[in-house]
Amino acid sequence: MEKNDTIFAPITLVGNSAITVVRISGLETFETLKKITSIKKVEHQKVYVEYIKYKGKVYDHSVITTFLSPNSYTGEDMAEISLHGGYAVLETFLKLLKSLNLREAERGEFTRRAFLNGKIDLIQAESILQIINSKTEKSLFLSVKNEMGEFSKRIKKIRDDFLSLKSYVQSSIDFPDDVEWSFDRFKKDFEKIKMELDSFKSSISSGRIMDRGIKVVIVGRSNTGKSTLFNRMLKEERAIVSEYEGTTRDFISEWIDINGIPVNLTDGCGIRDTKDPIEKKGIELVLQKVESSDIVIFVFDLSKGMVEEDKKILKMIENKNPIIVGNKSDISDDKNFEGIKISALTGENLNLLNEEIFKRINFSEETIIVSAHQYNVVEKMFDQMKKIENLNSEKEPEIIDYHLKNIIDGFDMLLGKITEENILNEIFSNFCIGK
Ligand SMILES: Nc1nc2c(ncn2[C@@H]2O[C@H](COP(=O)(O)OP(=O)(O)OP(=O)(O)O)[C@@H](O)[C@H]2O)c(=O)[nH]1
Ligand SMILES: [Mg+2]
Repeated sequence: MEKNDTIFAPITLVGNSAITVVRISGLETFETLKKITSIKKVEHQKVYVEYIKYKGKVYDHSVITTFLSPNSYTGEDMAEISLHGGYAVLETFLKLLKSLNLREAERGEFTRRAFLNGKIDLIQAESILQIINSKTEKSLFLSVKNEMGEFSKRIKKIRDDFLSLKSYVQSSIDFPDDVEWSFDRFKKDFEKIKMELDSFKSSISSGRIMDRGIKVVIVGRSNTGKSTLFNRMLKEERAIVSEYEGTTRDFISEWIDINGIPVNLTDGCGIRDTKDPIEKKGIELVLQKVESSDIVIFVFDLSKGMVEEDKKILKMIENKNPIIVGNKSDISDDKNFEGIKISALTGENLNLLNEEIFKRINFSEETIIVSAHQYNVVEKMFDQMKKIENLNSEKEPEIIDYHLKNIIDGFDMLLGKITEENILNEIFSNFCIGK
C-alpha cells in the first residue's frame, strides 16, 4: 500500500441499480477528471454533469462531485462519480481508471487515509465501521455519537488527567529537591481518575454487547415447541414446526432486537436419545452452541410436566444457568413450576421471557460502542491500573511512573496517536472496499 498514489473504488453496492458511485482520491484525481470529461477547472464541492469520454469513446453520462484537499473525506483531492447502475458500466469505467494508472483501493483505504491525514482519530475511524455494521437503531445512534467524537472527548479528558498525574510523579523523580514525593497525595488523585475510568469501563462492556450482540440458544427435548418459540421471537415463520419429534435437524440462527440490543437467536434440534446419525450430529452441534452462547433458554412442555429427559438435559447445561421456560401454557398448567410459563403458539407471556433475557444482559444505558481492538487496549490499561493499586506505599515513584506511561500509551493507541502497522491493517481490513 503506497501513501501517495491515487486510488479508486465503487462506494455503492455493485449490481443493477439506479446509480453506482465511484470514488477517486489522491493527487492525480483532478488531472484524471480533466482527461475523461470536459471539465477544465475543478472547484470545491461542486457538482458537474458530464459525459465520460476517452480516446473517442463515450462511456456514460455522469454526475461528478468534487472536493478539494484538505476539505474532503480523505483529506486529499477527491471526486465522486455517479454512473448508471449495472455491471457493464462499472466494469468498463473501472478498467478505464486502471488504464490511466490509478490503483484500486484496498478495504478501508479511504478511511485509513482520512485517519493518516488527521481528518479523524482512530476512534472515529472505527465508529464508521460500527455505523455500517449497526444491527439495531440503538446501536446505530450510539455509533453515530462515537463518530461525532463523544467517545474521543471522554477518552481525551481521562488521558489528560493521567498525564497531569504522571507529570507530578515524574517531577518528583527528576527534581526530588523541589517536588516532594508523597504516595498518599498520589493515591488520592489516582483514586479520583480511577472512578472515571471505572464508569468508562462499564460503559464499554455494554458497548461490546452492542457491537458483537448477544448469543442466545434455545434448547430442550424434542417437540417442546422450540422452533415455534424461535419463529415467535423472530416474528416470522423461519423454522419448520411440526407435531413430529425430530423436526429440526440443523440449527438456524437469526438476528432479533430485544430492547434495542442485537440478539443472535439460535434454534437447534431437540435433544433426545436417538440412533439417527444425522440427528445425533445435530444434538452434538446444539451442545457446542450452548457452550459458546451467552444465554440459554431451556424449553419444556407444561402439558407433559418436567420429565426425566428434561432433567437430564438440564443437568448437561447447568453450568450455563439457563432460563427455564414452560411452554404450551394455552393447553395446560404445571402448578409445581413457578418459572416463566409461556405459549409460543399464542405469544402469551413472551414479554416475561424478553424481560428475563434483557435482565441477564446486564446492560448499562451509558453505553459506548467499542470494537474488539479497543476493548483489548482498555483491558490492558486495567491490568496496569491493578498493578498500581497493588503497590504498597514503600514503592518507588519510578515503578508507578512506568505503569502510568503504559496507561497513557493505551489511550494514545485508542486515539491512534501511537499506531502499529499491523493493528491498523487489522482495523481497516474489516472495512468494505470503497469505505
Ligand atoms: N398448544 C400449543 N402447541 C404448541 C406450542 N408450541 C409449539 N406447539 C406445538 O408443538 C409441536 C412441536 O413444535 P415445534 O416448534 O416443532 O417443536 P420443537 O421443539 O422445535 O421440536 P423438534 O424440532 O422436533 O425438537 C407442534 O405441533 C407445535 O404446533 C404452544 O405454545 N401451545
Ligand atoms: Mg424444532
